[in-house]
Amino acid sequence: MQQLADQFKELDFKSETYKDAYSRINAIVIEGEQEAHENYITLAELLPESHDELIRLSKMESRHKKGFEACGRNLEVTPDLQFAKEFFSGLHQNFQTAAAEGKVVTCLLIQSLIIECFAIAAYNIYIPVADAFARKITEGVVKEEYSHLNFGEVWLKEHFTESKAELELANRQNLPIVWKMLNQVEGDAHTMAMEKDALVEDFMIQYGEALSNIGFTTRDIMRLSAYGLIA
Ligand code: Y39
Ligand code: FE
Ligand code: FE
Ligand code: FE
Repeated sequence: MQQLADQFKELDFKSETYKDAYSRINAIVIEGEQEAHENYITLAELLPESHDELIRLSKMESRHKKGFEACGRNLEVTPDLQFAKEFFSGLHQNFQTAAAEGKVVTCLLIQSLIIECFAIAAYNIYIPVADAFARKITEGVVKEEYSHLNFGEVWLKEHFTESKAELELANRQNLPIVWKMLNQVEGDAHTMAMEKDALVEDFMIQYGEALSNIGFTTRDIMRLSAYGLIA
């Protein structure tokens, strides 16, 4: 009943309540796109054979960032970038450490699987409840996020046997961080009419599909997904 009521409640995009929540969610998306831009440049250095394609993805990420900055300006919201930096610090640190050790499989799992699935879930849930300006931008962005996820899937599928152990460890280290991140923004997402249950469901569908495309069995996927619940 509450969900039905929320669904039909008019969102006031100009209210202080909405704008306050937007200052954090918009910042998370802007910071996420910036870090994704940097992560694909790092991946381009780690994977010389895919260098040009990864630079192309990194440029898409900076366009996404510009689009979401425009969404914030459109609602006259100042993004809380300090909050967003802290929000991403766990995944950011783990990506940096893996990159420094040349662990390309871990880097791909963090950016191209986990972060891209998180983005796809969030953008899919946001589109129907976004203001008209942000909806148009987000629709364009989410299409490209699928191509980023696809890059990771294809590379990891081609290197599945030798990557499997590293993927399992990286999943165990990073999936619980995603649940903590979701819990942190549950309230703000709710204010923007995005329900945590829907975010979790969409994320698990995208992530499970990705793991399946790479070569994991259903049994493996159940086991890998269960690590999220420990958070
Ligand atoms: O690859 C990408 O473009 C991903 C970096 C962008 C991250 C988006 C993170 C969205 C989380 C929003 C949480 C809202 C509930
Ligand atoms: Fe993006
Ligand atoms: Fe950094
Ligand atoms: Fe992306």
